[in-house]
Amino acid sequence: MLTVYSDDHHLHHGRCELIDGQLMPCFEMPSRADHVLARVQQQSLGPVRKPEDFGLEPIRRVHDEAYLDFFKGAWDRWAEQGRDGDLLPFTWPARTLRQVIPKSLHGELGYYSFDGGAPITAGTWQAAYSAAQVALTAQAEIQRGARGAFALCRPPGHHAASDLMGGYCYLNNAAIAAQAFLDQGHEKVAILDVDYHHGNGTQSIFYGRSDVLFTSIHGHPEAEFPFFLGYADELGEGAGEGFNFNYPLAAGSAWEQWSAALEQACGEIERYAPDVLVISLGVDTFKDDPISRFKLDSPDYLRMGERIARLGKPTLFVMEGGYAVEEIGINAVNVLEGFQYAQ
Ligand code: Q9C
Ligand code: ZN
Repeated sequence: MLTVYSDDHHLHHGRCELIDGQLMPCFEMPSRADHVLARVQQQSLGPVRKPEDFGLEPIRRVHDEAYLDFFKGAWDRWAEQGRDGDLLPFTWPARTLRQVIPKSLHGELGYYSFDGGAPITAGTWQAAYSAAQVALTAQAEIQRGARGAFALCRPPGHHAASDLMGGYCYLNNAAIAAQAFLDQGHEKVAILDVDYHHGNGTQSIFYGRSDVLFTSIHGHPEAEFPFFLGYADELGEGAGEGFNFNYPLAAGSAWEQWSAALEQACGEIERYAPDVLVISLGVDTFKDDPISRFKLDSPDYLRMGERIARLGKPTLFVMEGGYAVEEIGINAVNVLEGFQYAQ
């Protein structure tokens, strides 16, 4: 299986995040992708290629134009103010406040984000842009007839909505790739999001549409980030009604509970009968993940890949979360190997 990877991810290295009332070094760090790449090479998964540049157009198909302009220019405005620390938002247009776009940098940043977990640094735009190109290049490989391809994206994308960054995410790599499949002639794309956190961005982008089925297995939002989306009663709206399925699980869930939810998601995907499948591949479901509370073990990821393979669809894997840095390579590549070697 082809892996697409860009060194540009190193350009994004946030300094710290606020978690449990403490400033901690960012969990979403460059060594994550380095470990996954090392494991891909160690296991001889297949060739590793740099991304092609498909430009901004396929990104614009998913993201709001003004949001992209803001994100692209935000660091230079910050630097003009003489700042060199990370740019982080601190005020959001929550209930009782107006959805207006202020003129100041911090006002706009609050408008275009939903949490304080996505720092903008000098290289964040370039890293996120390249990650989107990584996803599009792996998508093109599937389009050319490959059975599977791996987009080793960093920063991740599934929390990013059309005009919102947050949860370590800026551009929604999986959604951009899914939209590219549709724009290149496919009629139905299914997304299966296996990251520990609900893919609120991806869900919101396709919520009113029937050409993309969104399914997600995640920590229950009553107790877990992103808290305000990902409940089981969110089934889509308008033309999208019946094309969104969430499987929130309790803290402590292990393979037994997790795989039961996977069976249900696979049932919906089979009923939908998509042309292609996109996996938002987060491995923060791992038992030793420092910010998550599921109990999957490394061999479980092989089973996960095997079950996905049994869906029998051309499958694009897009890297999302996973913060147990030492094991992230083993776990992510186990999914790919389980898929690759399944009958
Ligand atoms: N510091 C992904 O796995 N946690 N994102 C709190 C504020 C956010 C996880 C953020 C967790 C986001 C792609
Ligand atoms: Zn996650």
